[in-house]
Amino acid sequence: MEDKINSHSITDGFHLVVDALKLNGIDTIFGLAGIPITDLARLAQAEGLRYIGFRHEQSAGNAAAIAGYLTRKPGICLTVSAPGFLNGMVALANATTNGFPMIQISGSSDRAIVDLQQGDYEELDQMNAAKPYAKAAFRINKPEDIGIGVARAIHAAVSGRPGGVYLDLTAEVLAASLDTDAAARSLVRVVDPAPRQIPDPESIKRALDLLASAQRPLIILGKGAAYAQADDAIRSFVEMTGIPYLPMSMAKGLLPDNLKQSAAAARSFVLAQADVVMLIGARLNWLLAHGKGPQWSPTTRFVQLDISPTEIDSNRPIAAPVVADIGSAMSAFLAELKPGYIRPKTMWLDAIAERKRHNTERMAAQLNASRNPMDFYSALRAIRDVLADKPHIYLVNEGANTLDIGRNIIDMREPRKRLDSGTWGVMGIGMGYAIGAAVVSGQPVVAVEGDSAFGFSGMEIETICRYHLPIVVLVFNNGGIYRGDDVNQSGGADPSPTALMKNARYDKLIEAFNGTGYHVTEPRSVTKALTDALASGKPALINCVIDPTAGTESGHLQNLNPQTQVGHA
Ligand code: ADP
Ligand code: TPW
Ligand code: MG
Repeated sequence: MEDKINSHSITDGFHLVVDALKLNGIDTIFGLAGIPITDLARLAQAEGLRYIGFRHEQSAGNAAAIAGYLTRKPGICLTVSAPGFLNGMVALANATTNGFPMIQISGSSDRAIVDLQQGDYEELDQMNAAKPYAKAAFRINKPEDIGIGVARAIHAAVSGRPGGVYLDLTAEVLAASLDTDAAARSLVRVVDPAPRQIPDPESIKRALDLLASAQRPLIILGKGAAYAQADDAIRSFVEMTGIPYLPMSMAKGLLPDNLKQSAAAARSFVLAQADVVMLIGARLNWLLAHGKGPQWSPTTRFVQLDISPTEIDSNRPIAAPVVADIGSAMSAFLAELKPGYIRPKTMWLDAIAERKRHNTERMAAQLNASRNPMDFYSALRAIRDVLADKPHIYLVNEGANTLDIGRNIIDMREPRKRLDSGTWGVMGIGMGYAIGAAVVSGQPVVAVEGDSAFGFSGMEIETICRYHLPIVVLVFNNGGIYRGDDVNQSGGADPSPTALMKNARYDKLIEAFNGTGYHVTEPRSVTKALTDALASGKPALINCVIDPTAGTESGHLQNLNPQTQVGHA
């Protein structure tokens, strides 16, 4: 066409989305291409964003979520309509539950047809489907709203308690053209998307007074504290007060696990005995038995530091709430704290040290037992020892026994290096988290996976190989969910509901993609395979054969597993 519009004065929705993301410092997209977002992915890559293409949207979403957790910028997950959108939603919901900032951007079908339910290709009312699972959900219906829509999504994802935001882009908006001047004017550079929330000085004083009155104080660090990246201030406060601390799973390493002040090896003891507990970015949810029951004293009083006001009094009354961002609150605590004002009783510290010694000895017996075939302890001990002088390596961990025992055995010494099943205890985060962490950090990742857990995202080892990521996956192959020796109670030929393939060779899967596979049956070979794989810096999968009878049903969560009292099972 000779008289076509001068291409220099016209842009379109695709370009505007990329421009809006770039303007706000977003440099990576985790996605899966198809109608109507294929050209968006191509254009993003052409314009200098890193695009990581996955085999399933759930893993792309998990990668985006963990990227958000590690960087405090919303991780971006890009999907196609209806089924692609829904595949990503599990990750978006998981991000919201865990407080990770991410934005799922999905293309959507023709609004007029979708709303009249006339049967469009991949028809679904995506924005409304997303709402219950997202921190916020928006749809952009006009190309000139792309700038403001992206800005709203960023604010919603990272402000306050972070979470997953859904952003719906209609195919029509993506293809719509717009004058470049008007387009440029419509872009928005967000200012201060995660504003500090300064604590009320009264609340700081009240909290310090309560801690000073305690005989047996305890600090619990949660992943909100890890997310806040106020590492030095938190460490100074813990050291200045001398209060023993307990890290929640993903807060391990915020202070090194091997510090004398860590009470992790005396967890049950300190939870039951503490008279004042200070929660820093940790919720009193199921992971802390809601602060109730035999694990806790009914007279414990609480300090809770959280950015979300509605978290206060959620399960137990909070005597000293501090509603603020953790960085600001820790600075305020340090400014107000007089040396010597808070000092836990020596008897308390001695009792904890004694309990730690006792528990560590018991654990050592298990770690040192040489079992053949390997059990969880001996295999995890080998991994622990290889990682001991490599604290910069990220550790992803999911499964039941593999997760629960792994958390206890593998110490962390740097903040935000442990990434796991988190608040939902969800399976399927493994490869997505590993890829997200490797991509945003450039550091190696070791993923310790139950054989069932691995299956949820296992196909992403092709993604790992395609992008040459330094990820080593260890599959703890005990032939099943929890154990590999369960039987079909009908006596029939089908395997039991918890059984998986016996003698499966997961190591051969990665060889299909030119990665390195290892098959190991004893701890010494775990050590060698992991050492070699890490030294190579290349994708590897180590199939670790674990005694099928070693695990316990539900790992450490037996108390949450209802069991029939009638007939069979
Ligand atoms: P864990 O599972 O480690 O116990 P949770 O995810 O249950 O941790 O709790 C984290 C808490 O931290 C949430 O209640 C969240 O509101 C809070 N939080 C997240 N980021 C911040 C921050 N920057 N400042 C204060 N609180 C935060
Ligand atoms: C999305 C239920 C919890 S743990 C687990 C399942 C299926 C797997 C345990 O077996 P694995 O570990 O990984 O082999 P191990 O070492 O004990 O043998 N679907 C989702 N999330 C969860 N949590 C489940 C199912 C579950
Ligand atoms: Mg298993």
